[in-house]
Amino acid sequence: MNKSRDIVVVTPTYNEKDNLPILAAGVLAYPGFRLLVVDDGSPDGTGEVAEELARTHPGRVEVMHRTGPRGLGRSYIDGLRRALESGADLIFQMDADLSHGPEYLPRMAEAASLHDVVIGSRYLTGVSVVNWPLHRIFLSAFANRYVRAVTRISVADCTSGFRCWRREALARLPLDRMVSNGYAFIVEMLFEASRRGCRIGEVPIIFVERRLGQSKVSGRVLIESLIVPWRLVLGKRKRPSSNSG
Ligand SMILES: Nc1nc2c(ncn2[C@@H]2O[C@H](COP(=O)(O)OP(=O)(O)OP(=O)(O)O)[C@@H](O)[C@H]2O)c(=O)[nH]1
Ligand SMILES: [Mg+2]
Repeated sequence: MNKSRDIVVVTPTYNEKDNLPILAAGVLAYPGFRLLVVDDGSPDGTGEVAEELARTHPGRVEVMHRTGPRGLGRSYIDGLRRALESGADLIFQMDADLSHGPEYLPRMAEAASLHDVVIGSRYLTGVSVVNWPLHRIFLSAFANRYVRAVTRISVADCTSGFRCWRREALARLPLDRMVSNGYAFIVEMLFEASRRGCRIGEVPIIFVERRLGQSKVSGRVLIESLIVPWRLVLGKRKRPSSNSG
């Protein structure tokens, strides 16, 4: 099915040393899939774990070691650019903490035959999450509704970080002019894709809360997530000075 296509999964990591080898095994089980790890100088040694994976799987695992201010948005910009340069036909965005199951990769890649971007969606059939406490479900559902109401992006799950892009669609996004550094970057990408007329599809996934390692969601990135949708619709393009993500 994917034999003729070069597919790369871009995974940003910060302190995911125990999750990364499990994720890599899941991704590499599918022929034609490569893994690009974008590590932000993780203090727990995730960068070295990624290097070891690259040694064990030459040509299928690549590692970028970022220095300077860390952030999910920044890491994605670097990783997605690298994925485009590498000539990949399909480019995935995927968390390293095993919340996004590798078993959905083939289905999402298949759906990209008909869509420019395919979202691994938690909200197509009710709320499909496992092991989330009630307050997380409410927070996520609220965030999703808030973003949809402000930006008018008409997809069920516009805050999911599990996505598959056709290279032409991704290459059209203004990655050098994005305003967000943290999780809001995920929303901003979809906003830019939507206003460029990209065909957006969704595939249902069951999101599983991380079992190993810690969440990096901070108050600062949550506040950015509240403000960014308004910046997008009001057309303000200046990048904020905030450094963390
Ligand atoms: N490179 C890089 N990766 C990051 C950074 N912050 C988070 N990540 C990665 O982004 C992915 C999502 O981060 P999580 O901490 O799981 O955030 P989340 O999924 O929103 O939160 P939880 O539901 O609590 O897990 C994981 O693979 C993290 O390792 C960062 O500053 N730099
Ligand atoms: Mg997570």
